[in-house]
Amino acid sequence: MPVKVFTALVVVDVQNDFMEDGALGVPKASEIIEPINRMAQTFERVIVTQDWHCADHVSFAANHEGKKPGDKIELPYGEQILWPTHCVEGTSGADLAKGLRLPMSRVIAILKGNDKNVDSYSGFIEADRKTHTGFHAYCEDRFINRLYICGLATDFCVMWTALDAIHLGYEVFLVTDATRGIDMNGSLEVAMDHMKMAGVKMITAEEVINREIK
Ligand code: VGL
Ligand code: ZN
Repeated sequence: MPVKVFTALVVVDVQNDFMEDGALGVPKASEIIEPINRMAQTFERVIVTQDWHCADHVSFAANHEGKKPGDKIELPYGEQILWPTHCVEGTSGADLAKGLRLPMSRVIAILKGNDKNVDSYSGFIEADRKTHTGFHAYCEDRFINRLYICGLATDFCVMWTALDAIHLGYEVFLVTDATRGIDMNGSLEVAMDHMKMAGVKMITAEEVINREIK
């Protein structure tokens, strides 16, 4: 018997601090707002993730003496890249990006990176590779088995979310015109290769809309 498909749109970290003029600005980030707004109207379930750190978070360079953004440190769970201070809980930088229009009655939000000592690129499992955010449990509860992923940044939070989704058994699409990368030393190309090799399928926002309109 064919398995019934239940889809969700996943909007990763489309927050003010990741917009071009934000604290951790991603080049051309604002270009993805319009295709995301268009897609969101056609979905019954929209899952947004938000990077959500305390001011003294371990991933901020400012919290390590003598360190600057881009430096790396060793933590109990492995290597951690240090970032500019971003997405601090309760600040406007952590809010969903200006201009993002989601059907809020159909949205659920997953906050991640809120433990001071643990970062989280993935929307599913934090960097300790143990702590679940609740995203997977929510999807299991709703029988959601296909995810269309868009948002920021392609080579960090989007990639980790997509790879975890594959490993958790979802059918995963990356909406290529609704994501933008930071691209540190070629990380964007590496991320795209990684996702394709893992089985993430590539699709455009237009194709998503045409497939999902019932
Ligand atoms: C992200 C770096 C640090 C992201 C979040 O959303 O891709 N990148 N925190
Ligand atoms: Zn972060």
